[in-house]
Amino acid sequence: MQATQHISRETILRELRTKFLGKSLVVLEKCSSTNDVASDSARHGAPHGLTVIAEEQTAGRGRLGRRWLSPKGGIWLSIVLRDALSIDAYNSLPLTGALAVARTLNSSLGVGARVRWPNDVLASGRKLAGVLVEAKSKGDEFDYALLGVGINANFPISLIEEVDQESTSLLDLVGSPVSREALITTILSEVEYLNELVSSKHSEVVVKLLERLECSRGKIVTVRLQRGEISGVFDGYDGLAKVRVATREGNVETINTSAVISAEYRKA
Ligand code: BT5
Repeated sequence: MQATQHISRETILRELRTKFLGKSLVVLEKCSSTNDVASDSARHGAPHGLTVIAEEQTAGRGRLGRRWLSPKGGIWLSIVLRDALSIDAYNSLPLTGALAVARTLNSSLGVGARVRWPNDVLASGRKLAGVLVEAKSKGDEFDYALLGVGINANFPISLIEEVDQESTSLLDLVGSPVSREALITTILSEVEYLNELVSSKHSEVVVKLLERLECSRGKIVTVRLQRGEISGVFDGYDGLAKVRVATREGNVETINTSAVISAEYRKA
């Protein structure tokens, strides 16, 4: 396995340019899932923006209980987001999280990352990163959300070859290890910037940024919802919270991203 330096908490704190995100920062050698650690801290009153990073996760998870393999060398982090987040910003989190990651990877490394609705980051048509959002409500009120980000960074994807979908890593794309601290500080700034835009009712700006980097349009997708399945051609975004899918029957269905259980794309 490729040797990789440990993530330096001091370097991240020194380089950080955010107002809240990452100001409270935990870097662990190993944990079950950074979402678990962040959730425990949030329950005990952790502030908005607390960020938990681990070198390695033993029980990393994706959506729908899927396993997320998290060897040393990756970027595995979770951010606690609470009162500073509007409901719109909360509903858009999987997408704004993926957009923040894609923008960072493109500006820092020029890897041509693209966002695939609802929560994937692809490069060269292969999955490079994923986002997992989990939330906790207090009675009727939203208490906090956890934005979990996993990026296959400084390890060859062959290390986790049991992954069942075409995937890739930054090491495979760039050819040498990347600075994870630099990527993490930029991702935190991007997440904060995009969430502020959405919370201040400027989500149309985020949609524009997204449209430059999105790669779902024109693809055939099957979306599973509580009310059943919808299959058709992904026809674009309707604001940040909704997408359109054109079905074979000639209808254009509008789907709320927050209602999506899963989305499967037909292989090209
Ligand atoms: C995701 O799930 O894409 C969300 C992944 C979020 C992981 C982060 S790491 C920090 C935080 N703590 C956690 O425990 N989780 C979050 P999903 O959409 O279900 O995608 C899973 C699919 O992605 C798999 O079935 C594989 O096909 C593919 N994949 C690509 N890279 C992978 C990797 N490193 N491990 C597992 N699956 C991977």
